[in-house]
Amino acid sequence: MNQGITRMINEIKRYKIGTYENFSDALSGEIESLGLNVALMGITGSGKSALIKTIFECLGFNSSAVTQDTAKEGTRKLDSFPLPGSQVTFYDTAGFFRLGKIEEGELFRIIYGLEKPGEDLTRDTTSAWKAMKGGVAAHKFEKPPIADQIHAVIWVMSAVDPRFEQGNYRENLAFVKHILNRESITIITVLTYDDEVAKKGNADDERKRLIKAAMEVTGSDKRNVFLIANSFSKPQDYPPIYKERVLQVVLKSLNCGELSVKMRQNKRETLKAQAQ
Ligand SMILES: Nc1nc2c(ncn2[C@@H]2O[C@H](COP(=O)(O)OP(=O)(O)OP(=O)(O)O)[C@@H](O)[C@H]2O)c(=O)[nH]1
Ligand SMILES: [Mg+2]
Repeated sequence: MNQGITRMINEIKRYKIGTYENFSDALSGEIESLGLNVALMGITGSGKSALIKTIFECLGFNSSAVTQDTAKEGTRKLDSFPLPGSQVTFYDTAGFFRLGKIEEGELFRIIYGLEKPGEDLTRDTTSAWKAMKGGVAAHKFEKPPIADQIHAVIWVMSAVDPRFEQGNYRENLAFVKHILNRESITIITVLTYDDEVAKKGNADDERKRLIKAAMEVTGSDKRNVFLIANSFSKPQDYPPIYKERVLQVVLKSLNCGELSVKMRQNKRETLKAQAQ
C-alpha cells in the first residue's frame, strides 16, 4: 500500500485530542472529557451515510457495523459512529436540509449537541432557539458544554445533482454558513458521485467546473473541497486516489475541529473576562 495512505490511516486510528492544537484556554478537566465530534450534512441522497461507510472501510474497519437498518429509506435519526481506538465520532444527520427549505431549529440542535443520537430528529423549536431568534446573544443562554457540541462539518453534495448550483440552495447554505462561522467551524466540502462524472466525455473539464461551483456554494477554500466516489464494491477494489482523498477529508476535519474547539474556548474566556 502507498506509504502516504498507511501513514494517514495510522494518524487517524491513533488520533487523540490535542494532536494539532494547544488548548491554552481550556478549563481544568475539559480536554480529558473531550472527543472530537464531526457531523456530515447535506441534502437527502447526497451520500452522507455512504461516506461514513466509506470512511470506516478506508480505515480497515468492517463497514457492516455502520450500515443502518433504515439505509434503504435514508437516515431518519441522528446516528453516531465513534471510531474505535480514536477520539473522534462521526454524526450522520438526516436530510434536514431540503431544497428551498431548511429546518433551522434542527441545524441548531445538531450543532449545539441538543439533539441526542438515536432519537428521531425532532422538528420542534427549543427555547434556546427561540431565544436566539428573539435576538438574545448566543452566549447568554445555556448551551451544552463545548465538549458536547459539533466541532467540524463535512458538507456532502452529489456532483450529478444540478440542484446544488441553484439559487435557493445557495441562499439556504448562506444561513448554515452564518451559524457555522459563528462557532468557528470550517466547512469541508465533499462532492460524491465522481464515478458518474467519470463517464462523461468531458470529465476533466466538468470536474474543474464542479469544484469551482462547490467552492462558491459552500465557501470552502479549494484545499477543503474533495471530489470522490463512495465505495460500493469490495474494499480492495476501491481506487487509491479516492481512498487518499477520503483520508484527507478525515484529517482535515480533525484539524479544523480542534481549531474550532480552541477558538470557542478562547471566545468563552474572553467573554468571561469582559463580564468581570
Ligand atoms: N454511484 C454512486 N452512488 C452513490 C454515491 N454516494 C451515494 N450513492 C448512492 O446514493 C444513494 C443515497 O446515498 P445515502 O448515503 O443513503 O444518502 P444520504 O445523504 O445519507 O441520504 P439521507 O440519509 O436521506 O439524508 C444510495 O443509493 C447510495 O448508494 C456515489 O459516490 N456514487
Ligand atoms: Mg443517510
